[in-house]
Amino acid sequence: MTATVEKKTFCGICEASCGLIATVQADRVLGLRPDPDHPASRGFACSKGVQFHTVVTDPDRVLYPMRRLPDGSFARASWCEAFDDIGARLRRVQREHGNRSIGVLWGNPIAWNYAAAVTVVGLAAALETKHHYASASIDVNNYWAAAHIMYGATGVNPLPDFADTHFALILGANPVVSHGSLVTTGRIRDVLLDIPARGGKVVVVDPRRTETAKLFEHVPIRPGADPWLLGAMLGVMFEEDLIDQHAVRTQITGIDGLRELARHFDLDTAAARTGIDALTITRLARDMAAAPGACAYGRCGASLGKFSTLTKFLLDSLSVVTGNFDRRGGMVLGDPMADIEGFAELLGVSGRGRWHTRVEDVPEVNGQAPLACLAKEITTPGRGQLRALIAMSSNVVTSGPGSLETATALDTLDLMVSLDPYITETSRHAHWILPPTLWLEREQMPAFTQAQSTVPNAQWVRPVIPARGQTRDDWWIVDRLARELGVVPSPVPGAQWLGKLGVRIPPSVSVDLLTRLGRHGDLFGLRPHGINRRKLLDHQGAIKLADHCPTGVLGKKIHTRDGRIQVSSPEMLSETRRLAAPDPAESEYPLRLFSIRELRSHNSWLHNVPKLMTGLRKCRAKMHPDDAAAAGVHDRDLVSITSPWGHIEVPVEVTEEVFAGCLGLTQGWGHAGTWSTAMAAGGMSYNQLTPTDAREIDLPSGNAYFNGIPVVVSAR
Ligand SMILES: Nc1nc2c(c(=O)[nH]1)N[C@H]1C(S)=C(S)[C@@H](COP(=O)(O)OP(=O)(O)OC[C@H]3O[C@@H](n4cnc5c(=O)[nH]c(N)nc54)[C@H](O)[C@@H]3O)O[C@H]1N2
Ligand SMILES: Nc1nc2c(c(=O)[nH]1)N[C@H]1C(S)=C(S)[C@@H](COP(=O)(O)OP(=O)(O)OC[C@H]3O[C@@H](n4cnc5c(=O)[nH]c(N)nc54)[C@H](O)[C@@H]3O)O[C@H]1N2
Ligand code: SF4
Ligand SMILES: [Mo]
Repeated sequence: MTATVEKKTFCGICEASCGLIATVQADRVLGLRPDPDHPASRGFACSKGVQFHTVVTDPDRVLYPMRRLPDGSFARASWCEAFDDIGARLRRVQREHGNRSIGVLWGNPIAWNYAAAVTVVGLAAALETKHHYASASIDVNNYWAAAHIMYGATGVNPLPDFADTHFALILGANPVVSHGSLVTTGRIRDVLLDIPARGGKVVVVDPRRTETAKLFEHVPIRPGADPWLLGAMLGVMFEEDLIDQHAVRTQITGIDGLRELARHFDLDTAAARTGIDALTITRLARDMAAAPGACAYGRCGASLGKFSTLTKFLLDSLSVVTGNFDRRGGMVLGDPMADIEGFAELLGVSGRGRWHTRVEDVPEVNGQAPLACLAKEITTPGRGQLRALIAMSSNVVTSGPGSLETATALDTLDLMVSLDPYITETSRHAHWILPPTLWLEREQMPAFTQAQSTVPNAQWVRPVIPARGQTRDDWWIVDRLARELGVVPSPVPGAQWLGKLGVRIPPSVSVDLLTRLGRHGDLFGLRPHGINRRKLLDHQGAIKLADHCPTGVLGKKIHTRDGRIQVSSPEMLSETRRLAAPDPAESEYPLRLFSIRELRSHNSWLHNVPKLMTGLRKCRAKMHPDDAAAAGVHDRDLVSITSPWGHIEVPVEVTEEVFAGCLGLTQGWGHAGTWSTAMAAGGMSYNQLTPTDAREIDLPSGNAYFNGIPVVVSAR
């Protein structure tokens, strides 16, 4: 029998990026367990991470290039056949319509796939296409827009310093289940529980009494009403002179403009809109201002509403005006092993509003167009119409707004290529599905999450096992497609010219260069203790770079002209005015819909793992008993949910867990394709109910609108 070996790696599923130890025998992973020595995750991993080897061996996994046949089924082909056919089709589109009618789309798993990220962004840049879509526009682009307004760059992501805080406002996040997002704090549940244990306070603002809310003070809120709460809290701070004058003198520009904006948030109106009484709003403002260190953190509940840039602007303003920015126990700035964001800023990849989309005139963010615009960019004729799409690790039909509209539009493309391990409700529309390696099978470094870890650390790992079947690394596939098009997938000036001389710099080399020249890098030997790719690959596990993020770095980390945080914004004032307009949908659609993430799901794609699907795992709505009585529906009934944009039918659970006037709905269900376990689970897509109309999404960022959707429920 072959001996077993242990290899350290990290989990590439969610932003916790937990350290793992794999037990490997020959080409197989026998088991995965948490790495107790990982400086951030410290011996924690969840059921998804430790089951991932079963995804690698999933019998439904796509292991060979697959060509779609006229009847919609797929047949195995060779890589040569795939590249010959795709290349010919791509070149036809290129010849007839130009590079700008070719698009790329990439989804959430790319955050752990640094080489693919660098290559696909490079391909979009090389094609100079505006058809560059990513899951950021159904997730975080409002955060980047707010950062652009306040800190002068889209890539600045202030992190809540939970480990040292005395007051944490958690707005629309459920870290006990999600394990943290836009912040990587290992063992986040324990770190949060330590806050009250040392005399501090955690307040969770959420329409549902979530797994996180149950552990702390829960303040229920009507979905979509968050800017009212935050604006009114700011109003109290100005009214009661709770503004930190030291911060005003040293860090802030435009405090008078912010005071002016806060006047629009009258306390009584805020109470009526949010469902939170004026006394509670006042108390929250006072508690936050009085705490020795306080942070205001929000995630999907805050970033998937209709006014999400304004929400994030107000949220960060609370930390800024109370003197909690760039300070221990407040909001801190990350200390990455490789400053990819800084480099993107330098290259001009980052930015906002430099151009607008063709059909609906929506501003770009970081060179990307919103996914809400995708379907109309495919179906609206004219110069620049999207005709060929290369989609990687994206299940946009389920995860993006307007599921049905997107699915129909994809079928009209001249060419769609999907890089995906499954035939899904999205990839089944592709002419070709190309099989990628999964994270246990490729070299990886946590490109995205290393920049947001509250315990700065570095890790770069070799593949744990060889690639199965004919799978190839995503970056390699994208590079091959770029070769078919005759371009070098890189945003670096001179790359196309070097390419003509036959020089292509692989992502492992370019990211290593950034690492070596960075704050912790070895400077090519000048700093002998510094890090580089080779050293990290040879090291077992992660290396701690510091105990916590540095403070007093504001001047170096933000990019505004005067080096100070801008809190006065005409754009945000205009959003505030728009917010105040009455909601026309109020009477016809009495409930406000919001999304529910589940512990053993990951967005739309871990429903094919049998061990994660045991128990009562299914798509369902959650409704308060009063609302159920008013609608005449009962626990476990199949109900109709109708929004102005669509209609679905799902079972309902009647529970006091949700705030009256709201309707929770699990997201990421309703599968099609050939992933059998996922399909057997049934359900319908949340996003059949959400809008693609550019007037309905967050205006400053083009981010999708998923939470706070007006709906009506009826018995079926
Ligand atoms: N209603 C509603 N909609 C939402 C949300 C919500 O809260 N409510 N949340 C939004 C958020 S925050 C996000 S991030 C998006 C996520 O939406 P997407 O970006 O579409 O991501 P997933 O749904 O996770 O789907 C990932 C796809 O990648 C494939 N995949 C997995 N690993 C790999 C790999 O290594 N290589 C390749 N090539 N493919 C891989 C999977 O099979 C799957 O098809 O959904 C958004 N949609
Ligand atoms: N287990 C698990 N972990 C995940 C994922 C997953 O699918 N499953 N997905 C990953 C991804 S891509 C992301 S982006 C993160 C997300 O990380 P989180 O944002 O922490 O996760 P969510 O569960 O979406 O939490 C959002 C919370 O906002 C609440 N909410 C909804 N609407 C509103 C609103 O209008 N206002 C307020 N105040 N609250 C509202 C919801 O009830 C929910 O509790 O999780 C990541 N981790
Ligand atoms: S918490 Fe996230 S990163 Fe950690 S093991 Fe679970 S899925 Fe993986
Ligand atoms: Mo996300």
